[in-house]
Amino acid sequence: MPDSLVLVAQQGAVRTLTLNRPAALNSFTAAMHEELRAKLDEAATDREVRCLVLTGAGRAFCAGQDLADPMVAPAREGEAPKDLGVVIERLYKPLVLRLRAMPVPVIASVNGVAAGAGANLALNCDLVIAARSVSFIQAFAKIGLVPDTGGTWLLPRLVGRQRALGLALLGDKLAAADAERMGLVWQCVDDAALPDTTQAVAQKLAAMPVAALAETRRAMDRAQHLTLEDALSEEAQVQGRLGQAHDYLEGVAAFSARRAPQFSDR
Ligand code: T3D
Repeated sequence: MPDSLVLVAQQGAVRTLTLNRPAALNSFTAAMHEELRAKLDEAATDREVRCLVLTGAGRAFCAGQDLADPMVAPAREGEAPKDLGVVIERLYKPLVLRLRAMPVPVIASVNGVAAGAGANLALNCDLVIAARSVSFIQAFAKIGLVPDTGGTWLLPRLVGRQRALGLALLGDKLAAADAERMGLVWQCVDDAALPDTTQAVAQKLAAMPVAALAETRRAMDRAQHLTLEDALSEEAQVQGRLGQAHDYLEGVAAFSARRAPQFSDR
């Protein structure tokens, strides 16, 4: 039985998925894509899961696309050229859309280098917690590509056009502490503290009204395309829905009774 390419662990209501191709710095093959998507689907439908953590095995988070995979290796003389767009449409686009539509908060626990699609995979998560020794690399320019996995959409929104272009055009290593200063990363912590910090944040989120947290992500993403007036209407609509849900009633009842709330909506 070959090793699983994505390891699954559960601690309370927190599901951790670990990319597991450490010899190739957890770079993506088609098989790892398929396995990750299947495990994200499972986590999305399992009501026992209230927060998801993504991390990597060994010394990397993820080095992006596996450049040795025949699916993307440049065509040799006489071969038809590869259409990388097909790979993006088939694998990377559904992965990003799956991740951003998760019904629970998602944390990237960046344990090692995050390069190319691996960096942008992390940035697509709701919170990025990074070990101090790691770096983020928009490696695409070095091999003649543009930032993908949502990089062109995310980077200017996260750090502004100038910094986004600086990162993407130069492809230099960005240290975790600088990524935190720029707002690419929620928290940069000492390496030894990463697992415990991640778990503490994840457990805290898991105990919160996660349906409202997922709606917060969705509403913020949607508001990027809206006028203020339309965003206000959107907020009214979502609040209208959430205001009738169990978690709101429970939250207010718990507040009034001065007891801890028991949230359960997903
Ligand atoms: O192609 C398409 O479908 C379009 C989609 C593109 C999405 C993308 O992600 S494009 C960007 C792809 N990623 C990269 O360009 C990053 C390549 N890797 C690196 O630049 C470096 O490995 C790192 C900076 C990430 C780490 O450097 P370092 O010195 O710590 O490690 P290393 O020695 O370079 O790598 C260790 C091993 O991992 C090595 O294998 P070996 O020699 O021990 O057998 C290396 O070949 C392998 N490895 C690292 N990255 C990849 C990889 N193997 C395949 N693909 C990789 N991306």
